Amino acid sequence: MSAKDHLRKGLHEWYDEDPTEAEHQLWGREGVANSRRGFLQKSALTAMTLALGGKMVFAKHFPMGMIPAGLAHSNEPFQLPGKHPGLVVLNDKPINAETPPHLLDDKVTPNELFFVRNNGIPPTDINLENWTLTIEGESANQKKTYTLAELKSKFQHYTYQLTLECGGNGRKEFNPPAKGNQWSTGAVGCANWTGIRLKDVLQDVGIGNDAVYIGYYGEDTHLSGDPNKVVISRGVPITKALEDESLIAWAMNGKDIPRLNGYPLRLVFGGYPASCSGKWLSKIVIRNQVHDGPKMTGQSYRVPCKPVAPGSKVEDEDMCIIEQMPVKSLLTFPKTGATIRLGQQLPIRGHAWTAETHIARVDFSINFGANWQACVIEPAANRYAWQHFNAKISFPEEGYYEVWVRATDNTGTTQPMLLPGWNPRGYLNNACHRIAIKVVS
Ligand SMILES: Nc1nc2c(c(=O)[nH]1)N[C@H]1C(S)=C(S)[C@@H](COP(=O)(O)O)O[C@H]1N2
Ligand SMILES: [Mo]
Repeated sequence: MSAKDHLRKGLHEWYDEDPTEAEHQLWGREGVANSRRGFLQKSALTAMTLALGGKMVFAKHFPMGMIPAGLAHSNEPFQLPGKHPGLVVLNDKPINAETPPHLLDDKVTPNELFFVRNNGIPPTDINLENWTLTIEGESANQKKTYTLAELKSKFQHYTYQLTLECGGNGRKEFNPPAKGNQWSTGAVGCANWTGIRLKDVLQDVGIGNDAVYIGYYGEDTHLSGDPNKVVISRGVPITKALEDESLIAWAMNGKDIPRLNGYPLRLVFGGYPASCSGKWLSKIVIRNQVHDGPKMTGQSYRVPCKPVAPGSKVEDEDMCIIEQMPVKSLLTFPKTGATIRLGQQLPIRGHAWTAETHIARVDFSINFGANWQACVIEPAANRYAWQHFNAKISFPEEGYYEVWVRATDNTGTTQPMLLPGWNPRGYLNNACHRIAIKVVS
């Protein structure tokens, strides 16, 4: 049985079958690899501390293969540390988990409900005192290293509500299918991020006249375990880097960023594919050419520059980097499949977002797009924050319905009702979200 199947199983079942392997998967790699010495290693303890909600004081006497009593009362399916049990785990090596639409109903996404998209293995041994961020320009005299404390004391703090969406969100719907995590709708979230402006730090170092791009490096480890292999190093055009809302953040909703989401430091760029928002951030390079780190080139996070027929093979030179994410919306209430009585009005609500300045309207349809009616929309907290919409719907008779929603931004750009342009890696699916509703007498 694969580790992925284990994630869907109860904790006890899993331990019963293979306690050593369960511990290995649960508490960290080194934890068990080095367990011959008979006690849990540091990274294992970090994970266990998160799961137990406190440090296990006498951990060195805790028997291997035993489930901590603090977890033993439940046989809930395995939960990612710091995450809500309702998240759907798509992969555990690396960890990828998405949030079902009804769990994204909060106006601001809580930390435990924020999706996780890892390409490698997150760092476990994090020491805040030693954590540094280095900024490097193309020329040797442009280089500065800051400690976390220096970043926090030297630059002004800002908080913005920013939507992060994985470029591959919605990949599941593409046909022919695209390889990669089969995200349905839940690789998106909108949190309050606190930190400093990237531009303040870049300006402190000095930005050359030839600067066109920035690239990031993080402290996660490549799946191969090779410490010299970079997991992912993407970036954004310098114009995007210099926007007010482009942050180097250390807090999410007023708390430490969860370990799986980049603790203790990450980039946050609203409106761009979330892959640009480097986690476990330790280095930023200012480039005089488009950044060419791993997953910037080839077919990664790129779509055909011109539309292609589904299933086409596209040469690398005909693929263009994804920049602005498309306008999109999500129904977060009710849960699909809800039943109401005829004569009652159905309240609906959700969020809509764009990489432009704001959402101008959100409409709903109960007849598969033949007619649309306007929802009430709320203003955004700031640019790149999602906006909430709601409406009350009356149905003409008993039966099966679908509620579809469609957002339009300030440029007049709207969502397609069906899948947008097929592309080899399955990015940028912003088709209208829909839910099923049954009306009974
Ligand atoms: N260092 C590092 N940064 C990273 C990644 C990663 O694997 N390593 N994944 C990227 C991708 S593809 C996405 S979609 C977002 C996901 O952010 P989240 O896990 O906080 O939701 O982080 C980005 N930043
Ligand atoms: Mo992503």
